[in-house]
Amino acid sequence: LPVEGTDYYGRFPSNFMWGLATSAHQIEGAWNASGKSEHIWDRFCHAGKCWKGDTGDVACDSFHKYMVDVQLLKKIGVTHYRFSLAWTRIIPNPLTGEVNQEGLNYYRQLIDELQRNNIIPLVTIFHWDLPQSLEDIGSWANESLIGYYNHYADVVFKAYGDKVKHWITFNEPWVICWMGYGTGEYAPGIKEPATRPYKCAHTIIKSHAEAYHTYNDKYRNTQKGQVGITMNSDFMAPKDPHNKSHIEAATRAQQFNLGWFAHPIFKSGDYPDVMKNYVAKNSPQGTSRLPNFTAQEIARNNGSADFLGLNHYTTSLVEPLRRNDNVHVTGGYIDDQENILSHDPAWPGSGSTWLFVVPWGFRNLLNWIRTEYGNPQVIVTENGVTDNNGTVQDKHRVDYYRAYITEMLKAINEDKCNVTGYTAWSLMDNFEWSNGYHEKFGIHYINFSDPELKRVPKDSAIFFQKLITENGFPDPTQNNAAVCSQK
Ligand code: GBH
Repeated sequence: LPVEGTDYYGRFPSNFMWGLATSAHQIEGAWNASGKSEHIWDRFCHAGKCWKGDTGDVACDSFHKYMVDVQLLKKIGVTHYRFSLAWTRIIPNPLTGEVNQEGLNYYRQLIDELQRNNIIPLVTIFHWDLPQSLEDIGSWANESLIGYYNHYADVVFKAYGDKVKHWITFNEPWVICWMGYGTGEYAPGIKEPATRPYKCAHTIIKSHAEAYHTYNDKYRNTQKGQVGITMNSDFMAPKDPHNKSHIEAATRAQQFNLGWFAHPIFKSGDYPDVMKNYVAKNSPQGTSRLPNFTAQEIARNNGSADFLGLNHYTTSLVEPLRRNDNVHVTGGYIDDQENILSHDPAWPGSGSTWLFVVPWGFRNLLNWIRTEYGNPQVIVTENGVTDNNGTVQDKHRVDYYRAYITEMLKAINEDKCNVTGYTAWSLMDNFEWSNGYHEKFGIHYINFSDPELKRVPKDSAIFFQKLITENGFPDPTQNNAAVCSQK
């Protein structure tokens, strides 16, 4: 597709959802208040494994300041707010399944406050904060988590489904499984790249499908909402677009990343063939490390989502790995792909080592999803960029958003991609997991050493206000014409 430019104008569909996104552990604080139990991120950061000893104990203190947050959202003019529920507030002991009324009340108050301000909730049921008690029984390697998760989903559908019409079962299973159990960079810090990520993904896909069917069986007729799942994906571009083996490598990488979850849920009920083949051929004992779904599970997985939530930040270049390349091979999910990932040194960087500014990749990825999965409904549930200083004059963030959102507009208006909403990451600077408070994604600044944790709008907040009011980027020449003719 053609290279990007911001000299492209137009409006989004009139019912387009505009919002901002957060997640419970990254903003709430109050880590042990009102009956909340410990989760794997509490444990991980309390053990000193996050940036300079940072923890989410207080974060933005949204547990107490949620009304302030709603006013920020109102001021920006969003139609939607994406936030997540903390399992450990609602069901502190998943093994008994008992519901904690105080935890339930917190999100009820938030949802009511949003409604009073005409903001529609988009709710993530699980954004990484696994109850420690479930980690201790083997986490996602233990299939009894399917039942525990399904009970939790059932509780929240029942409690909030009168007002919540958009549910996201899981945020980024790829990150949960690969970074939590493969590289160990994220909680719980387990480094078993050969088998654990595959096992984790398998259980999460089945947990998602069960929750989707619970909604269908018990709530859909009366509540009339939608249930989707959010996946993260870079656009995987061939390093040399004229080289056939690079093109194949890029497709393989896209399938190993997005396809790992999207193929079972949006295409066939099962993993992509290329993934099955490559894991099998790299598995030593002749039996693949990629688990099998039964025929019944395939039927349950297939079509088990009303929309695809997409978190997109950046693009990678892909070329095939030849076995004699001088690359360190550890065995496991990355090596199974037989690829080398890189980035173009010309791409602008950010406050995160992995995040390069590549707007054209966004349009390409949306088109890849359109053709691969038959143009499903897509809600972009995260997109954004970092710095490490929190400057309120964040021109680089305004430029990033302007360029990426323009590519999304082209994907909708030119390519007919079925994108129905967009929630930017993030409402405010917050607890960026292992990177603590040092990587900042917010459109509001927070000084985390100031006990008041005041939210200060950045220039990007003003950008969003205008974008949402105008529902796109009106052609400045036509605008002038309209103003002239009014006079
Ligand atoms: C999302 O993760 C999360 O949903 C959100 O909570 C988070 O705050 C936000 O985005 C910003 O990170 O090159 O091996 O180091 C984004 C997921 C995180 C996936 C970084 C890729 C880099 C992998 N991405 N990760 S690596």
